[in-house]
Amino acid sequence: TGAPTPAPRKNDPETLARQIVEKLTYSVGKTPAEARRYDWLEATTLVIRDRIIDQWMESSQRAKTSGEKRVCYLSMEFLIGRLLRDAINNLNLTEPIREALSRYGVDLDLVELLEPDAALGNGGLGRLAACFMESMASTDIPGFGYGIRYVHGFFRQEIADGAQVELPETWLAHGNPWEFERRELAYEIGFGGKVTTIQEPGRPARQVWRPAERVLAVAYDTPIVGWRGRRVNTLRLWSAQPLDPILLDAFNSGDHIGALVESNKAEAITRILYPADSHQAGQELRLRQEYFFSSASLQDIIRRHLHANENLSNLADKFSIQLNDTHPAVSVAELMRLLIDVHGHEWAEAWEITRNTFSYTNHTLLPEALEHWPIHLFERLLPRQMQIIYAINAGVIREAAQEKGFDDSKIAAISLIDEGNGRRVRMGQLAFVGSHAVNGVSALHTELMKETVFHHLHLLYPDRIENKTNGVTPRRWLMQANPGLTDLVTDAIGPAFLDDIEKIADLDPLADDAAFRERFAAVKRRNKEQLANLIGERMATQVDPGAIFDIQVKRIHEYKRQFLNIIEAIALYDQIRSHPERDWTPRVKIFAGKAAPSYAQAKQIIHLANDVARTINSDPAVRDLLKVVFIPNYNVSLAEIIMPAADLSEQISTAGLEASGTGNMKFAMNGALTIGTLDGANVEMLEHVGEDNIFIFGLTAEEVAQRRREAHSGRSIIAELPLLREALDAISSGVFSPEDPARYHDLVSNLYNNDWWMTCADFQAYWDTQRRLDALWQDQDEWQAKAVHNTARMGWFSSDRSIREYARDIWKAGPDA
Ligand code: 26Y
Repeated sequence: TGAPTPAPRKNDPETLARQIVEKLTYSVGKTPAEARRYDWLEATTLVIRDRIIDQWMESSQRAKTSGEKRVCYLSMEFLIGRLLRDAINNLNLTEPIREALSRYGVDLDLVELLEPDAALGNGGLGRLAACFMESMASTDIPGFGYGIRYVHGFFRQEIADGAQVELPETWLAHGNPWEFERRELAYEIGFGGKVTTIQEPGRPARQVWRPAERVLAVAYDTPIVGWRGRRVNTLRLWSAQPLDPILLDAFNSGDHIGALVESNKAEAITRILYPADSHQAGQELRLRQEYFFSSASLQDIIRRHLHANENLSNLADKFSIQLNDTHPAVSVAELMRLLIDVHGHEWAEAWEITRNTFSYTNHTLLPEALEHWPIHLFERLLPRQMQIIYAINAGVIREAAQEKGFDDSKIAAISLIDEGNGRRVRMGQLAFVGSHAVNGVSALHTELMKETVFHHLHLLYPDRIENKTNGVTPRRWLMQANPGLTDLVTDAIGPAFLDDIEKIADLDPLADDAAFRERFAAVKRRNKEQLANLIGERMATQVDPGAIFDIQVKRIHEYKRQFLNIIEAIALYDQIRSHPERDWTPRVKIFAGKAAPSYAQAKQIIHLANDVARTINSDPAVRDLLKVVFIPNYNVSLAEIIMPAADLSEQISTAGLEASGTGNMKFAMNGALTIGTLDGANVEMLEHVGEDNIFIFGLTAEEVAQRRREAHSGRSIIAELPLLREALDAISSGVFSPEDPARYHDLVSNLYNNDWWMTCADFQAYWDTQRRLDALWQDQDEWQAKAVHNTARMGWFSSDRSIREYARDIWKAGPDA
């Protein structure tokens, strides 16, 4: 092309300092003397952004002209957190930028803290999407993220009198320098209305959908920089806007509020993130969000395809679309509609293209988190898509009956329509049949998918389900979060692991080197001091960095069993008080996480953690032997401080319930030992780190299923375990809630009558394993050796490895395709 290439930018502190001051002057409008820290953030971001844009244009151009296959990752959630440190690190500018700012007496670390944390997601699934975006850019895959630009991300959590309070989050309040609005990229999205059949002489009948409502989807692009800046991919988020900003007739006739009703209704679609994860959220607005971003993304993909291709017949050769859970599953019906109604393809060909283009990742087996929409709602909002779903269903059922001889009960199991439940559309079934590949997120979870939710669909399509174990990006979760450890490892084995994280295995022999272990422990100690300072400042609780930092951070859910952890803390408290003479190992139990606002049990668990913390921390009898801390408002930025500071990582879900977990990987990578069940990716972590270096306890998934079939309850177990009984008695008699002694009656009586989550069943094994860990802590050489093995053996859990597997087996895209 004839455009002049900009001169390569210089990266010395001199040049960077000059450019930052230039931005400060001409873009922010401040002199260095007047500038506040926030102004320096803005100026620094703009300097980094310029460098990214050069690479971004280059990458986009390359993907366009090479004709290589592009990967679109459709996700309702992208939990990306802060971007500045990520970008600076991936461009290798950390030291020169630090130096440039220090010339003006400005501390880069403090500046970075002012960036808002983009929380466009709930938890694991959203954070996985963010790690995958970074890894696609780092492994040179032309990846495109598609999602929703929520005005309000995940709520801010405060704790008031021990209970969770939800407050609105406002990440866009000061503008967002990372995003670029693309006004020219806007698509119409319809809702409601009618479908009519048009029969023209000599031509096949056509269906025409005339929506009753229409809104605009406008694109906002954010660049995602890969490691060493080699590739910059795009995260495209859709914002809903009205076609007409105001109804002038209404306004002129005096109805000033009514004139804005349409506009408000449109904007409501992308106003707020639903704060429910593995807990039901079946509301109309959510279905509108799902269809809104699915349709906009597909229209955009089709436009991009037709830019370089004559028609859509070869769509699947040029684009792969990954559905991140069922949230975008309506895409299957929508692509069929676009292919048939808009682009004139025949049904059979459209179905072939659709299936070859889509693939689907399942993240949960929990019945309450499986999406199924009432037919009447679906039909009212998306009448044409409903027709298409019926037609898809008819085809699948025909195939099952004719080719596999499925009987009625098997047909009912695979049907896209759940007839038993007030008639609902099953989104998992839709995503499954509309995809050529379906994957689970850990080996165990994938096997359970085959046996449970998708048992019959797996019989019908036995080659479709495969496993893709999750991973996390080592750039954010090791290099940026833990610079001390990164420097130490670099010093010990050289920098090769920065480009290929599996080379961190070279560290393994150093577990036997006493001098190295000491340095490793010293890094951990500094990270713990940093977390202790944060806890001191935010919560006015003093914790001793010499104690075991025992940490459970994740969404609050019964199946994740924060309750089990709290009961163990109470039992330990009880024992310390009864036997003050024993040689107790000091522990700090740290919790953080948010509960879905409508999930009463989860909120009770938060309340209990805070009540227990209040009681134990103010009891002089336990001195510094036990502290309990609940840190409010867990988010990505807080996780970056917590992960490197853990000695012990709690991964204690009821076996068979946690699809994978990714926090487990972040902790172990940073040298924490894991106490965990044989659940999700813990099983594979055991294989990689070896049984001497991980602490596994409790029932297996199979044993859990067995006990549930036997209608197991906790009563007899509690009767036999005095430690457990006394802890539960303390809770239910109001020891921790004297102002409201009955507060936890329900929580405790559920254990007696049902114990659905095997809290009682696993208690003794959990307690025993914790005491083994207490003893191990007394032998610091042993503990630190195991910690080194964990860091050295976690390379496989990089999201680079996950992404390479997706690219090779599912997408057939990327440098090795
Ligand atoms: C339908 C709605 C209520 C809903 C919204 C969000 C349902 C589920 C979710 C999110 C689920 C989620 O985050 N799942 C987690 O995905 C991680 C990444 O694969 C797993 O590591 C983790 O085990 C799983 O719980």
